[in-house]
Amino acid sequence: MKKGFIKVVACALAGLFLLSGCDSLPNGSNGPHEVPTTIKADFTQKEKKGNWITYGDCKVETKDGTAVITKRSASNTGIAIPCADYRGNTVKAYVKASSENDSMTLSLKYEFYGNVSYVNIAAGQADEAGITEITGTIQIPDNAQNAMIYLEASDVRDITVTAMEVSIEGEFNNLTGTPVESLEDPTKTASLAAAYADYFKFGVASPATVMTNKNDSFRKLLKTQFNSVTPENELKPDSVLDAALCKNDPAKYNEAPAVHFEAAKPILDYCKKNNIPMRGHTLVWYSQTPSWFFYENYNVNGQLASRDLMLKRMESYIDQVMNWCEKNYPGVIYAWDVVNEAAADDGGMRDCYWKQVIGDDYVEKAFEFARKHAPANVQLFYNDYNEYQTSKQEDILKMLKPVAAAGNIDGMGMQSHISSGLNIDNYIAAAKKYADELGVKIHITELDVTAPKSLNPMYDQGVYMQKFFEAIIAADKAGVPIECVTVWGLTDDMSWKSSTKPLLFYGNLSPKPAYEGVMCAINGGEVAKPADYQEPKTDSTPFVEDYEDKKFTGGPRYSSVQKIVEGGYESDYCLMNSEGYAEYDGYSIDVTNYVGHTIKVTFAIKSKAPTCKCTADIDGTWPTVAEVQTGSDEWVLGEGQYTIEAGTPSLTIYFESVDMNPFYLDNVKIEVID
Ligand code: 9MR
Repeated sequence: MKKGFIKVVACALAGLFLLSGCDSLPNGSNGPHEVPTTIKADFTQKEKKGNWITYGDCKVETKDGTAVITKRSASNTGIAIPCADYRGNTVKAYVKASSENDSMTLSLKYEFYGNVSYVNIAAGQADEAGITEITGTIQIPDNAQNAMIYLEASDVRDITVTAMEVSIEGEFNNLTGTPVESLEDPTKTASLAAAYADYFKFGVASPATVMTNKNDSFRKLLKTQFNSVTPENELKPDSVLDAALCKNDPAKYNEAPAVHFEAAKPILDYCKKNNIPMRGHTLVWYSQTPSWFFYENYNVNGQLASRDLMLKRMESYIDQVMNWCEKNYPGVIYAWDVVNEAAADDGGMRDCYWKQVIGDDYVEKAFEFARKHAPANVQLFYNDYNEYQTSKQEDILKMLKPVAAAGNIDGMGMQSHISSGLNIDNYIAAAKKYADELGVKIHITELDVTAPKSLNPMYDQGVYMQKFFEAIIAADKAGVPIECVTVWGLTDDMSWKSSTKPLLFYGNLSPKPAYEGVMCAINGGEVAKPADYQEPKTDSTPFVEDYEDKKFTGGPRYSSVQKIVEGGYESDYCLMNSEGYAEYDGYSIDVTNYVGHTIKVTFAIKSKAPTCKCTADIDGTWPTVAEVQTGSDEWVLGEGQYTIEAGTPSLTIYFESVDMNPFYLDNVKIEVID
């Protein structure tokens, strides 16, 4: 009886929701229901029945309780576990698989009113026996529809999956009966592009689903706010290279790879029709470029192509892509990211297929071909992240100086995936240096700003945005040729880093304080404090955690996981930091209340990683507060000091290990000493 009643109410609600303009029934509109807290793929069963599905264009056969994935047409094809009922929860994903791919990744895919988002959860490499085990956690947004977690790999070699599961971390937040949030009218919000018309284009990255979506609200937001568009994935080599044609007739396509533009057409059509110029992204990149492209006969089981052959393929690809776009969409693409992310994170040039097959001059060659074939008025850009960091900037400048000397580059794309700890003066100095030393224009190409872990994260992010844009405007006025600022996504929920809420609009399309900050930078005024604004703590009481009460107040940096475990330093319990996507996914503590003071940090730590560190999260420099030699898996004591400059809006420090080994932390004390 009771169950039936709940169902009727829920259907009525769903009906109302439909009347209010929703296209599709939101997840769980048939009322809350019980949900298992673990979904385990059962490979003795067929698709769906066994809780798994084939993801993308590939073949999956089950054999002896495993899933054997063959004929993978792209690196993102494999197996997925649908977990739509887990929206609004932190989930843990696990896979055990074997394959000859260089690495494999667990990723999350979800939709929101027809727009698709992808988020990488964790990656792993095979052990000596060829087995890869990957575990990672991820927060699935409350409004995520049709969420699924899938396994992908760095290339298209076969994969055998022996185990895969997704489970709820902590208490289950049951949103199965809750409709997703309805959308706000995006046309009421004043236009960023119009406000900044005297300075630079205001662009946005968008997936083509915005254009193909039955719901036009996202298009309305785009058209109201922005006057430059970057396709988020659709013009990348793995979308453009035609795997089927190349592989079926490798002789025919040997030097001139087959290309197609099915993925990009909706977005090109939209930009042409609406007169919105596009940044083409991207021609030559180590990532999202299938490995078969670099092999003789497009066959990964054979030999790598020769330098000569690869240069021919590179030239042909660049020529075909630029000129197909120009012929079919004349004048739409005004700039191309010719080469993306060629500098390594740890210095020098990134090791990748392009470099291995062609050599260090592949960047020069790409720009030479691009200049030779570029339609008139199309500007050629290099694009990279962490581009404002001094050492990486030096590497990039060294790489690009010959390109600039040959007259083959017009602009530097500063991706600008930043956080509100980034020193704005350093950032502007980096922009000026690129412009001065290379004689090029600047595009800020992928701006997103991780919200701080503070008491008022959205407000603080807004205040930072205001300062950031004030500095850009001032630089522009002072002659730094900043001609376009593009944000990397329309809304927080559509961001590749959705859990860090890095963009200007909420998932429901309403403007955030971050948007307000951008507007205040040009119009004057200040970001309004929210009604629930909390005064930042200014007390300098020491921060002490010994985990004996099994509690901790810090949190994960990116996707790491913290747990209280037994076996502390001369005590019962300690904190374990594990998983995550990278070694710097550590344990983060907000120390904003100590701004203006010198702090002393003491702690006990143990790990199999050779070194562990305590680091301040001032983006762009990440100064070390304390460093200890671990590796023996015995407890080691660490100590360090750090002065937090007055005026710093917020600051976290974090503990990390130099490799992916877990670390154990105990007796953390942070105290003001000056
Ligand atoms: O936002 C893009 C995301 O949807 C893709 O899954 C991801 C795959 O690498 O690429 C993202 O965009 C990247 C951009 O093309 C280059 N700079 C870094 C961006 C964020 O990863």
